[in-house]
Parts: sequence; C-alpha cells; structure tokens
Amino acid sequence: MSKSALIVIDIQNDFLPGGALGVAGGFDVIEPINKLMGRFDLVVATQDWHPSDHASFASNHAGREPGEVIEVEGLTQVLWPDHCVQDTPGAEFAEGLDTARIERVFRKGSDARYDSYSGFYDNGHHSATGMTEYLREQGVEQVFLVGIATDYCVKFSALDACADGFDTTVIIDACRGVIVSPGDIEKAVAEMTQAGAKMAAAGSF
Ligand code: VGL
Ligand code: ZN
Repeated sequence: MSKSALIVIDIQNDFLPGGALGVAGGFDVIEPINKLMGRFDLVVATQDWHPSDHASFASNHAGREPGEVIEVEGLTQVLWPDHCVQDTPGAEFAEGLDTARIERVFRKGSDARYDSYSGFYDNGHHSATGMTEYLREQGVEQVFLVGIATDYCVKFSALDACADGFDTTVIIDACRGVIVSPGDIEKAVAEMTQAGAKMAAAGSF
C-alpha cells in the first residue's frame, strides 16, 4: 500500500519572530504541525543549513543589502540576512517542535555556491538531498507540506515534489510566508496549484 509523508519545512529558530529572517506568525504553525504528525505514515523535515560564506547572504557581497536581487551562478538570487548558519542556535529546530516524530532530516543549502529553497534539490538542480529517493524507498506516494516559508522553501519543495511524481498537498494554514513583495503568497499558491499541488486546511486531517 502506498504511504503518506508529512514534510516539515524549515521550522528553525532563525525563521521565527526574533530570528535573523523571522517570518510573521511563524510560532503559530508549530502546534498545528505537531498535531498533524500523527496523521501520516511518515514524518520528515528539512533544515536550512548554510556555511557562513554562503552566496545567499548579503554580507558576502560587498556593498549589498538584504532584499537586493543579484545574479549568482546564472540564477536570480534574493540576498538574505545571514541565517541558519551551520551549528548555530538559529539553525536549530524550534524548541516547541516535536522532533521525536521526525524520521529523517534533509539538510540543504550547505554548498556555499548554491542556494537551496527546495528540500529536494538546490535552486540550479546541481545536486539532490536524497529526499525523493528516500521517500520512494519508503513507499511514499503522497506528500503533505507544512512550514516556512510559503513563498520560498515550501513553494519550491512543492514544485519539485510535483515534478518528481508525488501526489502533493500543501496544508496552507500550517505555512507562513516571508512576503518580500505584496502578493507573494497568492502568487506562490497559484504557481503550486498550476504545477498540480492541492491546497488543504489543517482542520481537514
Ligand atoms: C528560506 C529564504 C532563505 C525558507 C530559506 O526557508 O523559505 N527562505 N532561506
Ligand atoms: Zn536559506
């Protein structure tokens, strides 16, 4: 029988209010995510895990500020504040997250040259985290995504999940967005839907 997996995206201190790249309402999704964990056959998580010289940090580009957009390795790159630096408290999972139920963690963004919004592949698809292979080995065909940020890491993970043939649902009220520009969440929902992802509410599980 095919299995379902909950994919918990980047519930890390730096993405919560007060963190280096804090997302409004981030704390509000932790309890709903913990409750959802029991509803699926398998729970996995992603963890943004950057070296301090990462190309996505504005601090690594002379004269640049967070929020500016440049080109890196042929791709458009939003520059971020330093965040989720490997082995720092900001990169740790939020204290309230029920990590005991997480079967496997996929770290991403560890190559200083490439950003990696998706939990499956880096932005240029240079390398895979192994999540697709792992989920297939486990017999997972249906994936359900929750976490941060709706308009970045959740979106790109959902697009790759669809492309890799998973039956993909985003539990949209258990996600929160960065919203670099107004309308980013609506645009992300439209893109994910266009790619074949379904949108659902946490209360329906
Ligand atoms: C993310 C920006 C930079 C995310 C990660 O988790 O959505 N956003 N790195
Ligand atoms: Zn990042």
